[in-house]
Amino acid sequence: MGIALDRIVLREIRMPLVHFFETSFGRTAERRIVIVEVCADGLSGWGEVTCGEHPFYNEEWTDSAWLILRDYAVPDALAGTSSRTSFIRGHYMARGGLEAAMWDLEARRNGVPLWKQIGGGARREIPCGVSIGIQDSVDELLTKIDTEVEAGYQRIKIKIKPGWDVLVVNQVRKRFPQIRLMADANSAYTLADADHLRRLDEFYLMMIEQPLAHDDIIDHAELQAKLATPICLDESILSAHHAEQAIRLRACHIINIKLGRVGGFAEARRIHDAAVKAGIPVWCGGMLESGVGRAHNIALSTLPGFVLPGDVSASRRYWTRDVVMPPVEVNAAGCIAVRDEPGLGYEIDHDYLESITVRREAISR
Ligand code: OSB
Ligand code: MG
Repeated sequence: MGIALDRIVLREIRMPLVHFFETSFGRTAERRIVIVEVCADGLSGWGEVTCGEHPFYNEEWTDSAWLILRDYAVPDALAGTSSRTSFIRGHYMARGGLEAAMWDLEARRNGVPLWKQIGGGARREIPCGVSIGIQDSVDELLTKIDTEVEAGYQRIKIKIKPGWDVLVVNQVRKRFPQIRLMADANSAYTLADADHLRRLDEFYLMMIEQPLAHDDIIDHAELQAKLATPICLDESILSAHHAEQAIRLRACHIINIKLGRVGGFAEARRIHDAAVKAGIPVWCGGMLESGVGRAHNIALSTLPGFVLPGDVSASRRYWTRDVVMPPVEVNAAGCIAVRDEPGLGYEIDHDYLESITVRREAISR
């Protein structure tokens, strides 16, 4: 991408979630999201930084991303003509927000949809699943699953942690014997829990996501050898190199690709290609994104290897009002239709974006 940028605008927006979202590492009720706008020749490209509000899923959080962008990535992008930020160690989500914005800008300059710009287009509809957080009671969880199954979603992911796992999955399975079901532990277990985790095998889950440490591959390989349930890696895969190592060690049978976690479309594609080559299915993970990040995830999900339903779901599950128009919608078959407008395919709701912006910094060349 050889675009000379005129200006980059960083915005932090606040968006209250319709319902709190709880994982093994904590509960979120309001998102603080950094939105990146890259400007050249009167056009804007849009990106979203997908990190959380605290350094609990990975090392990044809203404020670290702001500083990495403001002090390192943005000045470099304005000085040069490339979206490469590989001189920065780590901080993939901050860098990924800028990288994705550059792809959107490039697509708009070429007058093509983002999915075409990234080399996707293998499908016109994205199969969708939902991720349901830990609830205050199993009854509330069952009610939520019922709602999502009725809405048409193709698979249900529930979050698990020690004390909210085998017994909960057992009750979900009793009530919903037919659904495509999976569980995400967000690194809440160790290899010492292998026998306990093996009890999940009887519930024929599609996969168990990231049971062990966020930075581990080898223990996952040992655990996978003991489980019938396929392991899917999320936190552990930050690069194509990691993906290749995990595949070689048989640490997982499935990979969740998150655009932010791996630093943007270029690396996401490399991971995708490595997985396809090895016969490993991938799916697109989510980070409670606003419509901007959601639109990027839809484009990514049109690459051929994204054969499993992702955590890409309708705006209304998260927001009373989204920052894009129209909001992202899911049809009764549990799919999102891919749009053909240049770039993201969704329009930015500038008035609403402005109204929820709590800080803004415009940096010019
Ligand atoms: O591990 O997939 C995860 C949300 C925040 C942090 C980590 C994860 C998640 C989700 C949400 O599962 C997926 C979504 O955006 O719907
Ligand atoms: Mg996960």
